[in-house]
Amino acid sequence: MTGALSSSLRRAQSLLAPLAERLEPARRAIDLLERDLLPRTAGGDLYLVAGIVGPNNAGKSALFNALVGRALSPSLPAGGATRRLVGAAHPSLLERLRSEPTLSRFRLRLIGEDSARPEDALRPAADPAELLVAAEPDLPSGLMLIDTPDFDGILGENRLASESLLAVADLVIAVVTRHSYQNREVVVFLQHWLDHGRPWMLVYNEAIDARVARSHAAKLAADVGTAPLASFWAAHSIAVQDGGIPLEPQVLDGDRSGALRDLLFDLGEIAKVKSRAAAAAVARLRDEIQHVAATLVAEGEQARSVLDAAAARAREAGVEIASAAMPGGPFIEAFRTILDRRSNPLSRSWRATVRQIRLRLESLPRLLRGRQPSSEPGAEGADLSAFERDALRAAWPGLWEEMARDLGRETRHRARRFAPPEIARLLDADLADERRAAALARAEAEVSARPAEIEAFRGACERLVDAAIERRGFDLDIQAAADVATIFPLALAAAVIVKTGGLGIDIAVAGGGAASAFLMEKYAHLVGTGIVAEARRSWMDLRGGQIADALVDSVLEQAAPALRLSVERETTLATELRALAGALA
Ligand SMILES: Nc1nc2c(ncn2[C@@H]2O[C@H](COP(=O)(O)OP(=O)(O)OP(=O)(O)O)[C@@H](O)[C@H]2O)c(=O)[nH]1
Ligand SMILES: [Mg+2]
Repeated sequence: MTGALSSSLRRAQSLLAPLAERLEPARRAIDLLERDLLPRTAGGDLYLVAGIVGPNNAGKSALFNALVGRALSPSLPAGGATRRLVGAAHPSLLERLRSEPTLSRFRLRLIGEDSARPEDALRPAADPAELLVAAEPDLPSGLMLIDTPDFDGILGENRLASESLLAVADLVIAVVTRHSYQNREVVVFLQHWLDHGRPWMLVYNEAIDARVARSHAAKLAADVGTAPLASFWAAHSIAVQDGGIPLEPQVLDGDRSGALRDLLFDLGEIAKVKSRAAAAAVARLRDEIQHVAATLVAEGEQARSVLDAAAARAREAGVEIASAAMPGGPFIEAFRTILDRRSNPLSRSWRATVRQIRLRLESLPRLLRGRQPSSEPGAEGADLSAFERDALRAAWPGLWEEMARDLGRETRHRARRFAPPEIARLLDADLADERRAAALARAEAEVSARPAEIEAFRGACERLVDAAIERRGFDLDIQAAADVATIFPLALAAAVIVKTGGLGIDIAVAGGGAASAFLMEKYAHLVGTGIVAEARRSWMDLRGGQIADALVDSVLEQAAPALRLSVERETTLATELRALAGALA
């Protein structure tokens, strides 16, 4: 294995490990990495794991014992004897694996040591990946043979043991008989585990004759969809059942001859199979990684749609709240800036002089009337946040009820119905009735803690003014207005233009309000009243969006950060995983 590959594998491990508890394909990928691929990279592909799998009572243990050369794995005429993974390997291999446990794909319990006996195979192990293993000097040193329980019976532990072998086996020896070769469950199981080009061999046991064995073996191979490295057969034999002779399957294919044992113990053959197995294991990992990425993308989309639903509702409220009041200053200042830029140099220098004469705000008639914020805004005049707080309180019942109904327990919105359980739990907690008052308090704090982005609004106003003057043409009236503007002091940002509903006109509040209202009217008249409406729309858009964000954060206090994390995972982690899967190709 190359250095680039091993660094990709380690990267995959670090990305997938945090997801393993939550996502099944990530757990499988980690299992494959930790038990198979990483030990393989670390130990230079030390040995071949050949696992014998198959349905109940097919003769797996009989075959295993025949290959080992003694009755190591229990085998009963009625079947059902094997309840856990039983293995055999050369003593030198076992010694190496025991001194370097990271190279081992299984937790080993050595027969003869570790207080383990062959009869233990009759009982399931607590850990399905634990291997009861015997040292057998007659086996090749690069081979580990493993017998498994059936994978098609009703016993769940049996299947788990088979699967934990298949997660890491290099070579699969599938044993079937005429009773099972066409079982749907057998075919589907083999299809699944022999995917990705993992090498396998087929043993058709208890055959009537070679011709029937050949046709049934071909049928199974076609159903599984992956050609076996070789197919073997063994005739039905009472002597095998009685333990008189070992089960010795022979090659079925035309161009080879010999026993399964000869092929399996051939060192050249082992090396070839090993390199194919490594490639297949990488392909399986790649597939699991793609799976994880697809799951993250789906989760991210679900999270995004919950956030979108919340944001859409919050935006309605945000725009409504922002429409309650708009700062007048930036609008006036935009006129000043644009007019200054457009007027002639003489007028500009005149204005520079006049600007020295600072008319005091207090000398202007105050225009404070109409709606007032409920709490005293302070001596300087109305401040925006007091109007916003009032509007927020007015909008709150509608906002809360709709959010709770759509995204809370009632799950009216389909985005909520598809939300994963942990997100659903957070939404329920956030939108619980008891949190309503606290959420409002948080929303008020959040809205006032996020000051309006006046600069962005000023920029928008400048563009509006520029376009309006462009349409109208710069004439003497505007020139005069520009001159008048100069005598008003600039500190107008605090002025607030309040929505007056049915009254039809806006009211300016604040110290500089009189000036700003006067100027706004004058300018609006000069370039068309539509410009005020446009400025208001632009304000509602900018500030409404800002308020909406604060509302989402307050209403979905716990869920919003979790949802954002999920969206982020989709964009960054899924992309990285996909790139990694590509690099493993
Ligand atoms: N008559 C006959 N019996 C066989 C043959 N092969 C295996 N057996 C017997 O069938 C019985 C079951 O064989 P096992 O090897 O235990 O089957 P298994 O696949 O390991 O069964 P489980 O571990 O229960 O899944 C044993 O008594 C074997 O001796 C055969 O070709 N002919
Ligand atoms: Mg068995």
